[in-house]
Amino acid sequence: MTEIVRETSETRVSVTLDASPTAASVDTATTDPFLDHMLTVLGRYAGFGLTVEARGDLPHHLIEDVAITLGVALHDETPEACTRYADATVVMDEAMVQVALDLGGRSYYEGPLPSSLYDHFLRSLAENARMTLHVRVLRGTDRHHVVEAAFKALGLALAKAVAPGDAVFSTKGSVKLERRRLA
Ligand SMILES: [Mn+2]
Repeated sequence: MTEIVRETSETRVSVTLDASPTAASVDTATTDPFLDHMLTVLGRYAGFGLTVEARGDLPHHLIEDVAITLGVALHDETPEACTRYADATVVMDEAMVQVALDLGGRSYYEGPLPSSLYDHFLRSLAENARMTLHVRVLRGTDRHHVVEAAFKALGLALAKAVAPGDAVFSTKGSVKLERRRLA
């Protein structure tokens, strides 16, 4: 279980995340009903214990800062011995969205979603979770359905990726990095 509190002059976000298999309960209060809806979908489909409390000055700041805080929590909750790679495809009426991800420490996002706010959410989440995240919208005309199908697929893929496993995290062996500040 990880708790992260992030506060700026624009937003205050508190996230509690438990990615262990028995956690499964979600509670969100972000002042934004659609953001609450998407976080609930993500948490439920992932089987996470997830609590998010947030407030902010503008929807853009709120959504981005929730994504950053959740990403940091997800990174901290990722077990070292996990399945690492996963994908899922979800349909919701006319919408079909495929998500593929890697929790191996490489921050990368490939979208887009047809919503600049939620495309940005996924980019910020991937960067802060140090996750490679690809989202492909295969079909869909209703943006609510497309975004919701993406969050469902992300949740299902995360459930598989954090599950216990013995993924090979690198063929490089350990990375030795020496850092010195000179003068
Ligand atoms: Mn909905």
